[in-house]
Amino acid sequence: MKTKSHIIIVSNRLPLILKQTDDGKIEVGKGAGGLVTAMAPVLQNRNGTWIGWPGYVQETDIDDNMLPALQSAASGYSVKPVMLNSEELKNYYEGFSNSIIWPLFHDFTDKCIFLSEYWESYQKVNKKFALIVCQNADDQDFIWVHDYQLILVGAELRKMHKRNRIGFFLHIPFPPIDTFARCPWRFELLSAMLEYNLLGFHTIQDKRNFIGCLKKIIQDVQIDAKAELDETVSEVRLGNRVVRIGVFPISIDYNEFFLKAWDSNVYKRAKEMRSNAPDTKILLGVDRLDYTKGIPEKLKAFQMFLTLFPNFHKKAHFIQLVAPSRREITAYADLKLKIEQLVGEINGIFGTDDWLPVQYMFRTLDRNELISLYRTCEIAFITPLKDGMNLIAKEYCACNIDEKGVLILSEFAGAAQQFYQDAILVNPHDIEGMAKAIHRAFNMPLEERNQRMRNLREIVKNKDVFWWLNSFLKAAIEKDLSSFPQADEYSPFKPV
Ligand code: GDG
Repeated sequence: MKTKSHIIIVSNRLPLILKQTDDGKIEVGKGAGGLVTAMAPVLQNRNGTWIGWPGYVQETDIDDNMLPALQSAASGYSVKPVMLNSEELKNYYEGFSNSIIWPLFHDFTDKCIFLSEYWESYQKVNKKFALIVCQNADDQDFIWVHDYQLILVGAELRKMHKRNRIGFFLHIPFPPIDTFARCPWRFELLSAMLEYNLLGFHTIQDKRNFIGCLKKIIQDVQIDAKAELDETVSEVRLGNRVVRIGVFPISIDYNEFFLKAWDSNVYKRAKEMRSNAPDTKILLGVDRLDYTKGIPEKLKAFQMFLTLFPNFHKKAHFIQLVAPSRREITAYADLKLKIEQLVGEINGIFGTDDWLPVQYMFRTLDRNELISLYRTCEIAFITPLKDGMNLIAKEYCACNIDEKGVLILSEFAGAAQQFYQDAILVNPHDIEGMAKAIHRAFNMPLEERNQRMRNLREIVKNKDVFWWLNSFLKAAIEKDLSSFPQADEYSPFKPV
């Protein structure tokens, strides 16, 4: 009898939250993101495994004490930790991943620190992940690698003679050739991506950029004539190797947010928040602390809005929540100071005894509190300078059950490719344009708001995270990739 193939998910972080208590004990809790919610049933159904870093540094590779706790937190599937030591955290994670690929792929080339020790460590850690995958994967298993920290895992697995179907999903944008070409390891990264059977991107633009880079950097690659034109899955051939490339815009668990938005505690909390700011309209920003999210530009736009439209003084309030992230990297610490300075400046110039224009929170809120905020605020102001997708925009719409809210969205967020008709799209570099967009949103007639929000919610509902997951798995598994080379035929690409 043929046994069911398993699914193996590989991501930098495990879907578990680890906390150290005051007495030094480590507590393990479940992760709460949409990816975890979507993956959990698939992993349980396919007796799957999730491989990743548990989020704390340890100098040795094995942590047997931690395993039972980790395993018990992940009900119905296996968890295999990959431990990182302090050198790896510095060079692989903070270095190559977050000081090279993250800024490069978001078009912040001035923030890239191209150090060869980062590249060495990135290769070493990707190999370490691949080894754990190798130890846990049977031949029939489908391996799904996630995101920019682990681009080389597929290629490392091929070197270990693994012939499994392997998929890769990139959660961040893929840059155009002029940007990507600056990377000293451009050939190695791109050719490693061609070791996967399926590559998934958020948008057609990302797919197009990837194909543009292939054409320039990898010789002899044959690409479907229509590949750059549409979102359907295309094929790239290199010798006897076939790589499928598709567009799969990630999403959220719509029902979870929708149902929580109806929760009576959320309703009470939203009412309380509203009563704290009577007779004002509230603008909401929620972002991880990151220079890609355009937080200073947004604050400047709000300042310009207050300058251009003084009749909104005491009538508009901006709540900006910033979730702490990557503060050990200098660029992030500098950004935090810049945000605090701008908030102080705006409140200093415009604030009065009874009106604080900007309420700034630097912390991570509990999920229900976040949903209450989504329900409270009339406008979501989401203006990243560059973003793979942006799930906050989708969460705001899912929670907007009275369909009266307005979404102001950057044209450089992946979500804009789905929401362009019904969100107010803005260029986050155009401060005055954003100020006018806030004005337009505050003045939008109810009927128009209803219509736009209904359309936005329909998109999120129809293409939720389960749709995303199924589309990717279908594209990965439906076709028999018989032309894929056997292990002994494997030969790595040579730089051109
Ligand atoms: C990457 C890509 C892509 C935020 N603050 C709080 C909180 N959050 C949660 C939100 C949302 C998530 O964090 C942020 O997701 P984003 O998509 O906006 O951004 P990234 O973290 O940069 O994610 C991005 C994503 O991957 C998926 O592929 O969309 O483009 O950069 O889910 O709810 N959650 C809670 N409290 C907070 O204070 N509970």
